[in-house]
Amino acid sequence: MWRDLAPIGRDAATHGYRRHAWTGADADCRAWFRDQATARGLTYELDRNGNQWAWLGDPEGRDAVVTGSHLDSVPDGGAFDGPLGVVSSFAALDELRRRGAEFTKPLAIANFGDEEGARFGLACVGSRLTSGQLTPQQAAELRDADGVTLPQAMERAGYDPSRIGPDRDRLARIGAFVELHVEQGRALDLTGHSVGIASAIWPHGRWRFDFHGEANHAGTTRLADRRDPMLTYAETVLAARREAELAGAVATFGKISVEPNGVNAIPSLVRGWLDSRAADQATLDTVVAAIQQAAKGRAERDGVDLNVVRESFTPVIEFEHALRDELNTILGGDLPVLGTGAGHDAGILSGSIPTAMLFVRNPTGVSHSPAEFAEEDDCVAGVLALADVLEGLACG
Ligand code: HGY
Ligand code: MN
Ligand code: MN
Repeated sequence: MWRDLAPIGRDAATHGYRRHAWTGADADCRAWFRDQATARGLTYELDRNGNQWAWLGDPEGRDAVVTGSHLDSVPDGGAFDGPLGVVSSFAALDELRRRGAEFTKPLAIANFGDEEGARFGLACVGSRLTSGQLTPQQAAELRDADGVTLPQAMERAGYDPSRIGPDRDRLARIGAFVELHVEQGRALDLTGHSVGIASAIWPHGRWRFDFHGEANHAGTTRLADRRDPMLTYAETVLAARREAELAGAVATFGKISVEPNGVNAIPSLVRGWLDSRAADQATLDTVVAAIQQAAKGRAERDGVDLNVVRESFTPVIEFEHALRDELNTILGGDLPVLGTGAGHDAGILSGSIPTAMLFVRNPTGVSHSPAEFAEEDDCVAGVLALADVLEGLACG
């Protein structure tokens, strides 16, 4: 399975992945998912929001146990973030069939669409639409860099965007969702465990900073006469690092767009996207406010107009304790329980259904990079742990 999926959307030069929502690479990943489902005799389903489901047992049954993750990636992302959870779900089902497990509840493997928000800027679109945290009206306002809206992209990919919307009946039939994911950090590596259990997800969000300056000639405009938004942007990036360090939080400007983006032209507009996360809401609010304040102060000095828009936000997620502890009991009771700064569909859905996460050791902690890696032994340990959990939840 891993080898079949690996070439899809991989950049020949960087070996990073570009599996962005509703593109050709996404369509190929989805075809792979459907093939894996039908090859196992599972009932394949595409829901109104473009999420994929592979059912063992009655899709309309109650108290279903669901596992899975996402197949889309960040720009030049790694091979494991998302796909490890989906491949491990199919492998765990194969293992349970080898064990002759008797399922007493419906089981489903899911691929949630557009988890990374790489194309439209909002994380976890498929699970947010399903849980009603993103309305069809809001989805229609999401645009990619070429101005294509989410519904237009869905339609061009052959999906009927008029169907998108909350799927409460589907969620009401689910008793538990367990997502296996490569750890995006080194906590497990430091504890010497292959597998861990998630406790919480930090509150995190994405803010777009628009710095409006004045286009002019790079060679003939006196420094004193400039309204250069790149200066304001640069000071804001440095302020973000300062404020995050002071608060024990994280802040990243990883994406920028410059207009007109000419070597010999002072920019008219610089757009910078801030990703900031902290262990609690108050700290996150303090950090983002301080960064905005620093940007405002510098903008005044530079004669630049500043506009800030919050594009994506996820409040702190505390995974349900009962399910978290049930997983630990099933797995022997001594697994590390760790928080994370990374967002996941299991976090988004935790407001609607009981959810839990298993993390698989990432020896370098690197993620959102072609260098993302996990040892095969640890991945197999993850599959066996997921099989034990699914057996404990759906076969007893
Ligand atoms: O950004 C995140 O935390 C996740 O990878 N979508
Ligand atoms: Mn990710
Ligand atoms: Mn992920």
